[in-house]
Amino acid sequence: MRPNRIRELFAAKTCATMGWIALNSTYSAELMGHAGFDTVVVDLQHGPLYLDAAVPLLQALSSTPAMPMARCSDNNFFEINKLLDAGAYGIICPLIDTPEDAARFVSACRYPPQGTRSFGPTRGILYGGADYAEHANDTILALGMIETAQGMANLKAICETPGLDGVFIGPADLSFALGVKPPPRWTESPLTEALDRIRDAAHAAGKMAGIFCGSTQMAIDMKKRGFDIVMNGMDALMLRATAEQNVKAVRTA
Ligand code: 3PY
Ligand code: MG
Repeated sequence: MRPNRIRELFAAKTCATMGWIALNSTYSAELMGHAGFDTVVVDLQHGPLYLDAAVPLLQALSSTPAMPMARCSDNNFFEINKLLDAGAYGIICPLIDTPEDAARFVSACRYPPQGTRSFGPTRGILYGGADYAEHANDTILALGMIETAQGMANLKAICETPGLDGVFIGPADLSFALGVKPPPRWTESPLTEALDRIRDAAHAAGKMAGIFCGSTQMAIDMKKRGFDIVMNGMDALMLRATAEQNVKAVRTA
């Protein structure tokens, strides 16, 4: 089975770069996939993408060097199974509040006896290889999002969930959970301390710590602070920011 790039990088103690797709365009997915990110995530939770749109985006990504991943819209067995079958090599699940949530999520990602995923990897087998059934459980990545007060309260138990590969921080929701409003002010209390706590809890359990970064500066800081995966390129945000810069440059010339 094709190796999982993010697992390889974690084993090599190297920070992985992650791109993020909100735009429903297979061409922009290809552009993202060829940009050099180690992995690119198709996001079904926020933005305009639904399951039907995710499949061609995963196909586009699988023609590039970037490993295709998806964020499911919810901890939903059916949707997680569909995304994995469509060739996602890893799933990020939002709003993991309890170790039970984490265990349910892991179960949807793993074939028996480790989990309850049902067999039918229609595209997964094309991307992963003919021995998919044999190695999928050890290859597919399952990352649970820590972004709520309950998730913080259950942090250690969530990180210790068997089969969970790591946690991924949603700093905007986490800001609300900590009583401050987004955009995430990661250099200020209480967010700074929470990010450190989550990273340390993941590492204490031998798991990955990833984080969604709204700016390149944040991503650089998070890499320096020992995060294993930094999301530092969302297609819609980059398009808008560059378009705005271009307009401003000419208007103010
Ligand atoms: C958050 O910041 O809460 C996220 O989920 C990022 O998409
Ligand atoms: Mg969130």
